[in-house]
Amino acid sequence: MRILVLGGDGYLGWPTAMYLSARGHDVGVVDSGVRRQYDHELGSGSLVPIEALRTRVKTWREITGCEIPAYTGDLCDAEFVYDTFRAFRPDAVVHFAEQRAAPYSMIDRQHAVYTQTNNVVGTLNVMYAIGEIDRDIHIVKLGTMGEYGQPNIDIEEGWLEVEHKGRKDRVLYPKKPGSFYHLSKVHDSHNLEFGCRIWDLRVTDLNQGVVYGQETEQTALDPRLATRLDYDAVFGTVINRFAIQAVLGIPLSIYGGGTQTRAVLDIRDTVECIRLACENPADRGEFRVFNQATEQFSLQEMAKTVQNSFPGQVDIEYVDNPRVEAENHYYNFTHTALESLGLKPHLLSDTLLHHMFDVIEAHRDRVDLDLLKPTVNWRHSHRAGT
Ligand code: NAD
Ligand code: USQ
Repeated sequence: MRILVLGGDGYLGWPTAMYLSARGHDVGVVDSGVRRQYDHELGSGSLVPIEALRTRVKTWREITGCEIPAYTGDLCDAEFVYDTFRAFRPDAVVHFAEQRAAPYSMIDRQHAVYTQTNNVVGTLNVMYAIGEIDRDIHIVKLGTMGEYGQPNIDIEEGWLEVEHKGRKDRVLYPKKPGSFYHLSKVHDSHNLEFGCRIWDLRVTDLNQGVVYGQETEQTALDPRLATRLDYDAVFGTVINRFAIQAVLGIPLSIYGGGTQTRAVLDIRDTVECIRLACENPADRGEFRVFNQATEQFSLQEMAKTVQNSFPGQVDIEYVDNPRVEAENHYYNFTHTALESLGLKPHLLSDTLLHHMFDVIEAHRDRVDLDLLKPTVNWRHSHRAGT
């Protein structure tokens, strides 16, 4: 298949592009490079050094003989999107290219507006380009488990059968997200479902959980193919941060009481889920939703797993929760669709954590400890001091 990976320079997009290429697909990547600009803005950076996109692509060609053409541009520029889709002629478009950090979206008004504009407008441009160029192109869109929030009933895969006053209907599962970033994904989901109804688009919305890990079979081939690993309190995600804190010998930072439960998955399962979604496309007019996560844990359980896996002393610290989020809540999500297509999940208990500790150890000198502390507070609508 011809598969265009939007956001192909990111944490997940780059390993996915290589994985699909290694599986024999003709892959192209699109990215504006804006993720690297957030690093400049925040004074942060990947713990593992990463190469420029052109070096990554060149290295992949040298090692495998496979081309991955790279298109540099912004999805909010509609002309760029149309030109790129016309030039590449994809069968599937995998859309990772959004601002993805909840804390970044909660810094202040400007960052909330930027996040929702970037994400919602980019997705609309993708939908319109496909609507006008070729409606058979399958959109594989990265959504998030956080769209659902923490409902007091089981989480289904996107849709819910309801009975109300004696009548029945199938409705989009109710959403109660916890940041302006997560809300942008809800807006995308609604726009995409509408696109399926009016233009018969084919869409798979992948409600992905929190990803952990840094290495895939392809990133491990050469240091120049490495993907990023974020540790700062804005872009670093919880299990990755816990692993880094363990190696640095500083306490694992549990926000609040730690009873919050999240759905998670290994980065090696992310790339496989994308392959499965692309190779088994949604039907014309179908808005298909998969819950792309394999296990659920409370934050306390995640911290304990990291503590038990690490070969040295690890302490845990409970810090005032900078976010507004439910604690002591019910959580039970369905995740059978991808497994029925053939996904064999990697589990956190027997994971690459040990190997991750080695990777982190090798680059521990690059950590700026100040960036580990949370500075964005959900209760403030502006930055401290402004
Ligand atoms: P990332 O920030 O590392 O990668 C996203 C890439 O998209 C970046 O390289 C960025 O430069 C690019 N991008 C952003 N806006 C763009 C635009 N308007 N035009 C062109 N390029 C643009 O993020 P990631 O962790 O790889 O996440 C990828 C996707 O998966 C996101 O949509 C995210 O919401 C979703 N997701 C991530 C996780 C996770 O734990 N990392 C979990 C669930 C869902
Ligand atoms: N948390 C801690 N300590 C930390 C960091 C986070 O306790 O040091 C807690 C948070 O309070 C939250 C949970 O861990 O309860 C998850 O936080 P996170 O930053 O790891 O993940 P989140 O903000 O939800 O966002 C990440 C990705 C996002 C993706 C989402 C999937 O950045 O792109 O959409 O995970 S999900 O959570 O399923 O919506």
